[in-house]
Amino acid sequence: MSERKKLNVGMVGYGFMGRTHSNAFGKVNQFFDLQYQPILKAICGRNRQRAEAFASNWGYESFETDWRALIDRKDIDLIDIASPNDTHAEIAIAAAEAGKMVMCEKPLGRNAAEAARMTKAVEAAKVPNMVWYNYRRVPAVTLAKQLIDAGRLGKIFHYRAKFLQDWTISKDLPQGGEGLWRLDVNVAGSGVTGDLLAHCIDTALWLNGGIDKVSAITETFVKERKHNLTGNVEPVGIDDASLFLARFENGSLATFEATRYARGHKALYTFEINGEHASIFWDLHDLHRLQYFDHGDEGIVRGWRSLHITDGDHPYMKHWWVPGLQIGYEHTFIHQAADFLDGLASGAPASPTFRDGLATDSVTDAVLRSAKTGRWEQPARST
Ligand code: SOE
Repeated sequence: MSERKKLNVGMVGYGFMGRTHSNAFGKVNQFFDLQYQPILKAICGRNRQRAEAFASNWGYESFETDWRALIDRKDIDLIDIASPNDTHAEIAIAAAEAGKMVMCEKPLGRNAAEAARMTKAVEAAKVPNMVWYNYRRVPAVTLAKQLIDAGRLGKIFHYRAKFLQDWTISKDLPQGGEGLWRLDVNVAGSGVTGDLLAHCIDTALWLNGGIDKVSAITETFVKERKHNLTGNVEPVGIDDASLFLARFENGSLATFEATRYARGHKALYTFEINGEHASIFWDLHDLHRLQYFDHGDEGIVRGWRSLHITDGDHPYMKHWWVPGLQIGYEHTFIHQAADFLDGLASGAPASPTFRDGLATDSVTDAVLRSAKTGRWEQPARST
């Protein structure tokens, strides 16, 4: 193939997400035939030793300890934000204003107001942008989208999603600081609503269209925790559990649930969609399978089929091994990087863009509002 165009990546954040994104950029050209080639140019994190060690482990050419210096660099084309939520807006806006492409880990902002400012900045600067909602790119989930778009389910009646974890049950777990910033409302913006429900909402908006209104309840089971940064016991501002009913614009009815208090569940993201002709069910713990029921099947053999999504004609799978062999979590990020780079080449931007991320944040805002007011709330329409 002709020589690839180099795309110099400056990554902010060397935690869990810094690793998933770096892995994706590092592998994408080996498996996808793309016009662009991401170059791991610089990693940025506040701790010099860790930034240096991360650079050497993941193959970055250099490192920075201040994201402003990273954005100032002329040799960086794309800023990828994989740092905690309270840093997203400031970095993304500065990067866009400097004319850099911007990718951002989910959720886009701590709330829709932040996400709106970020969206405005990338759109004003006309720079390519994307939010890392990786679960769209599980091949089974992408197949669900294809089945729905092909009309196989017919009219959709129900959407049912949940994301269950159990890692914050202990009241001795502190809040704040590295690894535990998700419990600190000032950093995270919200609890499971922005962290876990946001995934469910992003997938749902993609598969089933816009949400008209929501009615929610949330709970904070542990009301005070020691704060790692101050050393004091402080009120907990995040939601530990968040449940809501929704009506979609297409008339379908939905339930959503996310919690970090479902003992025994580590990352159980599931959704089920019931349509007039067929239903589908997907489960992150069994991510290479899509459960599919088609009422059009002959009666005597009609039943739920467990589709093994490993064939070459399944989404993304021809890029991997041979039929029957599975891929996993990290591949969803590689798929997302591939689609982003493909969008650059074709000029048709891959989703979810910042505008799509804003739509999700508008729903999470409505959920949190409804939990406070006790009323049905409508997500703000983004303009
Ligand atoms: C929280 O534990 C978390 O890591 C989320 O922040 C991720 O977005 C989710 O994919 C897995 O769980």
